Amino acid sequence: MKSTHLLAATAAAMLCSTAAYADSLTLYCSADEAWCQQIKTGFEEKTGITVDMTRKSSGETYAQVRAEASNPKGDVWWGGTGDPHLQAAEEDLTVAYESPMRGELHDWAIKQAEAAGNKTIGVYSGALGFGYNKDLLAKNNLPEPKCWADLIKPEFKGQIQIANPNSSGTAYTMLATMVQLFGEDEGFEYMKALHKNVNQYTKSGSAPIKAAGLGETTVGIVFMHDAVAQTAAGFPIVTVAPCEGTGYEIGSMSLIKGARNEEAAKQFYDWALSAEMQSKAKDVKSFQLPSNKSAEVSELTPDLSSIKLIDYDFKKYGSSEERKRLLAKWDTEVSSLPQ
Ligand code: S7P
Repeated sequence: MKSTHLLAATAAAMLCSTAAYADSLTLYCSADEAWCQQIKTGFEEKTGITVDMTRKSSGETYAQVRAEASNPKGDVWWGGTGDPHLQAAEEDLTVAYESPMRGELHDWAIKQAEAAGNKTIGVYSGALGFGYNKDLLAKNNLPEPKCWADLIKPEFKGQIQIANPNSSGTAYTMLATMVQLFGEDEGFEYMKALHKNVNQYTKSGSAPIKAAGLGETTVGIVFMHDAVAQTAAGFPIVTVAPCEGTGYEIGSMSLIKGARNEEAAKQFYDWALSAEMQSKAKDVKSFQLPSNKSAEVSELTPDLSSIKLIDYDFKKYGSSEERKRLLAKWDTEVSSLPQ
């Protein structure tokens, strides 16, 4: 008799918890705060599902998903650079899903999915570059920087900001780009020389250009769309596509393994690949290139076909081994150096 009661109570508790989860979703968001807020509200309005959203940088979110692997708290991880999403896929922290929306996407978004056994997918793309505050540049009597090589010149000492590649996907993209553009030895020499000119390593990837907009640093190394957003917000920022060529990101999305709200997570995933959802990014000054072919593209979105892009090896630089190795090398050989 007692065990019957216990079984009934357990079943009721399970039903209650399923019901509680059915109308909620825990979203880990790694893009700009304003875009994350827009997405949270947009999905809530569309579906009536309550979204508990946390915004963290790409590397930080990866670390959180990994730390929570034995008791996952998040359902879906949206946005942020693709490399840590690929690493999470390889480490079995995320699950495969083939959305019915795939046919609407650009090839590069599907290629990203295929590189990870469909455990991730591309949601946007954007090129790495830098931006500078033209008023500060003039005030400091500095020449217009056009190339990566300009940023390591002695006159830029203390004038440059970039994020820490351990927390930031943007800064990891920079590190992996230098290695691919110049070769590993020269790429690390470049990062060491740049270190001498860096006034601060921030946690978030877009913080350096926001600081440049406010006149706190002259140059910010960021994705070009983040620099464009500051100009659009009225700050005196000029965006640069470096003359030597540059890397780029495929901002990605993944379903977290062991998600408590799997159905809501899949609903979010399908919606996040729609033209309707992606077309709204420009309203919050997010000027990445959308992965849905029919999504509206802002006229301010940097035209990737006019930028000299490297053939970024996402599979290699998103692999667990390579990402860990490069970050450890940056910690010991670059960030520990005196400035
Ligand atoms: O939202 C702009 C953006 O540049 O931020 C993402 C970025 O990885 C998140 O910031 P962290 O660099 O701090 O990780 C990019 O994916 C996105 O384009």
